[in-house]
Amino acid sequence: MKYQKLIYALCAMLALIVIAFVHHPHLSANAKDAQNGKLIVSLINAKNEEMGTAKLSETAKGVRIELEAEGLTPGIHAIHFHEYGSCTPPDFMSAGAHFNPENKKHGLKNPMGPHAGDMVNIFADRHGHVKTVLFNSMVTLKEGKPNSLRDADGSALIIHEKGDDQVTDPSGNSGDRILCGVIK
Ligand SMILES: [Cu+2]
Repeated sequence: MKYQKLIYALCAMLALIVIAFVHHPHLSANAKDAQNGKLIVSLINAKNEEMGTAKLSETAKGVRIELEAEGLTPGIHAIHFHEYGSCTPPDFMSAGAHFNPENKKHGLKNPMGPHAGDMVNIFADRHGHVKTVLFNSMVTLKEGKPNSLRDADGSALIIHEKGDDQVTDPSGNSGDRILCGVIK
């Protein structure tokens, strides 16, 4: 009897260890989380430090972006998808212009827009922390489809120094590129 209980306890412990390993989130850039189909994008700053993550998933309403980041200045910040999957610090110019496969003008409020990569501003609290969920119905994660973020050269998710005025071409007067994450 005693041994049986001991064996049961050992089995339970083993099972817990296995579950812990399976559920361990993959935090590396571009890792596809097998558990829930989310694409985990690591956001780095000018010093190449990871300051947050964006978990991207495909939904019926477009791409869902579950964003959490820190180290921002409090207040509003622009967030866009940019055209290349390249984040070279410190200025992240390697990511190119906005993701704009339909050749439109910039801004959600621009009559000749928007770029497919345009999105509403995000807000960092007084600690510089942001935790929010965004949707972009103009893009997809499906490879080979029009407006796919995962096209041949990938794309990048960028958070800017300032808010986006949603009308000034080409980037809404949103200032420097502060955080960048590669999407491939
Ligand atoms: Cu941008």
